[in-house]
Amino acid sequence: MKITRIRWDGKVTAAVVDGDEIRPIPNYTVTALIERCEVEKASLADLAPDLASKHPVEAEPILPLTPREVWATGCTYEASSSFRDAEHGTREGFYAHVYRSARPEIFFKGNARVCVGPGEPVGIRPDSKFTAPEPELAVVLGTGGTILGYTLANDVSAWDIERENPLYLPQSKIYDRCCALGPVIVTPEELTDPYNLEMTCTIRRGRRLVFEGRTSTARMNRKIEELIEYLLRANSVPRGSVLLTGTGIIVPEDAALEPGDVCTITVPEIGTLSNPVERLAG
Ligand code: DO4
Ligand code: MG
Repeated sequence: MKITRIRWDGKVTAAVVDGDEIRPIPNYTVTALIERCEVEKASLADLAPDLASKHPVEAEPILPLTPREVWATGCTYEASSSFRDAEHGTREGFYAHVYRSARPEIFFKGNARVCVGPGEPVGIRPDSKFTAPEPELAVVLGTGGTILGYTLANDVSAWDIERENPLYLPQSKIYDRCCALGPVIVTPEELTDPYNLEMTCTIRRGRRLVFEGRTSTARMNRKIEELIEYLLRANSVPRGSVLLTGTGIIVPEDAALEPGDVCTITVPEIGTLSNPVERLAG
């Protein structure tokens, strides 16, 4: 079962996506749907089809929910930790240590304010010259860290600011339009193996392909449950929050994002998350 939000009948409404068909769930937001599922101890896959209208409508998926909190994990793929150790001028093994350690890297990415949906511009900070997409599998969390579904995320990051000093990480990671999510939330009944997903990422500049990369979630060095367990140790994360599971695709500096680029992330089981890029006003 795939769930998203659409603009329909003058409102933003939850919807069920079935192939090319989108059926609205009238009078429900995705957050309200999640709340009702928890009250009735039902899964999204059980409840959503019953509440959805029988008739498909013409609409496009937008940001699939307004997350109360967005958290992210890092150095979960060797590609991310070795790149950061090699390129960021930090102490040798600083990031590899996290890759190997029991305790994962977890950081706050923001809330709905910094999130954009499919087709909406992601941002480059005015003071960054090397901003890169970080294509990631993300999970939508219920109360107590249950996995309600999977979506795609772009953990857009100002790598030059992060490289200057690790203490600048929050400025690399958290700013307006720094996180794209979507296009849909796929429930665990449909996406049964999150550790075997092929992911691709492209950056297009006009007609030119300036970057193409791929990975598989099989390369992730963590179990998602383990990341959630660490997150929840000291944070009562509210239902409808999102956790990003780290990037396995690294973009070289000569393909740094520029205004007007289009960044596209695809996992066939989830869909395609495509966003134009714009520089934020100073
Ligand atoms: O500390 C750096 C951030 C790592 C990250 O966001 C990732 O690996 O995805
Ligand atoms: Mg990341």
